[in-house]
Amino acid sequence: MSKIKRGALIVIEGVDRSGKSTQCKKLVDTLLKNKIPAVLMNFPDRTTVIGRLINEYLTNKKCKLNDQAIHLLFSANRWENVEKMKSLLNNGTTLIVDRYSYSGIAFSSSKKDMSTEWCKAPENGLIKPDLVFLLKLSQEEAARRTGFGDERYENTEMQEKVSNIYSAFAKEEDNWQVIDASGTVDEVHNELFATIVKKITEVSDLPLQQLHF
Ligand code: 2DT
Ligand code: MG
Repeated sequence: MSKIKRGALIVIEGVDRSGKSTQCKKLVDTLLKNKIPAVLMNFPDRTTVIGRLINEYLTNKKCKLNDQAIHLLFSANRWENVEKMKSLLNNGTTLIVDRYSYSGIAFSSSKKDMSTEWCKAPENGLIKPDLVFLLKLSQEEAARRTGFGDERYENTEMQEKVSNIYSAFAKEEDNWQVIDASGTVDEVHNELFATIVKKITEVSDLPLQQLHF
């Protein structure tokens, strides 16, 4: 009997309003329509006990968790999902993940006195994505997609810092691919989908890898 082929771990990163959530949902729909098993995940996963603490921090600016503690909670929120992710991947399901460790590092290390090295440490050992897409908007398009929400971090200063860190990841990491997200939803979708289908075939016989910063 032939061994079950594993699914691929695909992550989408990008600043607010770059279209991450829209693209993630659409990708899962199209994969399923093509009979490719796929599941949508997003971090933070606000449904768990840890996720509810994170949600409180993001939505209530009076919430007094310090920068180190909230960083570790975001990381713990990924660790608490590791077994579930491994089991889905090893059973042949491709995971489309809206934000992952890179958002954790980018947002926390944008803060004062939070070193990148310290922020990376708790992410080591999590499952390494097979592919990370960075959805990148042109400046004109970013300006056109106006309107921040009310959550913590939803401001220009933070988004710019984070955007620069994403660009650095795209240069340094071997699993990153930059996508021009200024096109229509369908244009961006078609490009992402074609790349993912290739990646699924490419990794199906390879073991899962671990993040190692
Ligand atoms: P959403 O708007 O995507 O729900 O994210 N964040 C996210 C961190 O600071 N650390 C992390 O590890 C992750 C996954 C980014 C809510 C905010 O949480 C930030 C925006
Ligand atoms: Mg948000």
